[in-house]
Amino acid sequence: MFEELTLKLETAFKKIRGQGKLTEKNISDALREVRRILIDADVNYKVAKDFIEKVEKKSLGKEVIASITPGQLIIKIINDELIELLGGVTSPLVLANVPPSIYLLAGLQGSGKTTFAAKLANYLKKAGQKPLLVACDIYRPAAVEQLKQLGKQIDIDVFHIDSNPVDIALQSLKYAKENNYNAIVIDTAGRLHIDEQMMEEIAKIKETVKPTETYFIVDSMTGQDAVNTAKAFHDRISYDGIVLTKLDGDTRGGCALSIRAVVNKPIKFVSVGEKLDSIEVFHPDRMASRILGKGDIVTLVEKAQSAFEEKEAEKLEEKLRANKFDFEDFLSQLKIIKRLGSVSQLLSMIPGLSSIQKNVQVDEKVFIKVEAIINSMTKEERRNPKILNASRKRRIARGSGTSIQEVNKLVKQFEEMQKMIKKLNSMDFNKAFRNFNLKLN
Ligand SMILES: Nc1nc2c(ncn2[C@@H]2O[C@H](COP(=O)(O)OP(=O)(O)OP(=O)(O)O)[C@@H](O)[C@H]2O)c(=O)[nH]1
Ligand SMILES: [Mg+2]
Repeated sequence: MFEELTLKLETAFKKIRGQGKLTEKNISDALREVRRILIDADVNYKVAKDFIEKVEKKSLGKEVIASITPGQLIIKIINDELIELLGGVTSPLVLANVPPSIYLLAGLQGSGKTTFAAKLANYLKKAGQKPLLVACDIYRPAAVEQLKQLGKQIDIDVFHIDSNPVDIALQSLKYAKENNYNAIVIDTAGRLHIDEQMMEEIAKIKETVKPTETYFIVDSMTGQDAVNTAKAFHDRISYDGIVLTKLDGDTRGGCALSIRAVVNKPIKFVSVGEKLDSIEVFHPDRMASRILGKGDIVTLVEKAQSAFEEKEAEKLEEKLRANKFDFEDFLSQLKIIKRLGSVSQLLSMIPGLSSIQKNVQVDEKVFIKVEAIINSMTKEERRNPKILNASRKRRIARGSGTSIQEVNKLVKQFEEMQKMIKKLNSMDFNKAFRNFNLKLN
């Protein structure tokens, strides 16, 4: 699914991640490339343009420019916007208040309606419903037989009578009520193109049985065309949700990424194979991370955050409270800061200390020096910085490729920080960290 799109985006992200600092120019260069990739993937032109504009606007905000890992944050913004583009939140299947729940499926020929009808019925059955499949495609000779075959595989009854589609749907409703089925899935005929007769028929079925939900089934391999069809369909018979089929295939992603924005209806399910259990509820967040690639920076950041939340926050809080914060803690906290973005973010994860000022920052180059200086200290010196005399400082400066002045500055800043931390129990964190800026020159 989306392999090519994912690969291209990953390559583009590598470039952004390499940037130490983001400027208006390199943000727009990078995003221009992302836009090109989206257009190449057959994403609707306007959708791609709007998407990039939103990401750009957010990226140019203060928070990103001030961050030590701006590239990572841009990717996070892209991820968040992608989730929005895909609908934001999961839109679950709706059951009727008074059974039976009725699901009407519509779409172009070969889009996967009949297969999905069986999958949906199977899904409902697993959810504890008693579904009935209804064969309303009377035009394709083997259509009823196909549905019967599928029903047999999953042990679900299929309603089929010799009549016109509107009447079949109506009769199935009666039959379901009489026989205690509490869900109906109506499979309808497809056409090669949207034609008025087909629209009229679907509209009539819809009017007659008043479905709980009507789904538009669309083959995700068909790209831009599919999006146009989806819109025309919606203009004629307004539907409640979209089902993307054949996502297991070699799809470029254009349809999946554009359809929600163009039609403004949620994607409800995706179909990922010919087997009858290859159905997934559509989750915008999971889809976004699939598209952005596994092991991407978003997951990394999130993992780092949750790992930190669980262990480090507790450890740090204990040390802070016990006034036992030494250079070793300082170094490990700086590593987390470097990974996560800022001191304020770090502090916001400590329970009870979430309202920390946002203007605390660490410069990447300074961080490297600080790390080198601390690494050149002995364990004893890190634990007890008071023993750092002139000759020790000289040795540390030599070992870290820095100057004595820089070592002095760090030691002084560390002492100041320690002093602040000592006061923390009586004073609030905001004040303590408000003007803390790690600077060596
Ligand atoms: N790989 C893959 N194939 C699928 C998927 N869904 C459906 N198919 C296949 O696509 C073909 C068409 O599926 P149908 O369910 O018959 O499509 P339809 O919309 O009912 O077609 P008509 O009734 O002719 O309009 C079949 O060969 C299915 O096996 C899917 O998610 N993945
Ligand atoms: Mg069919």
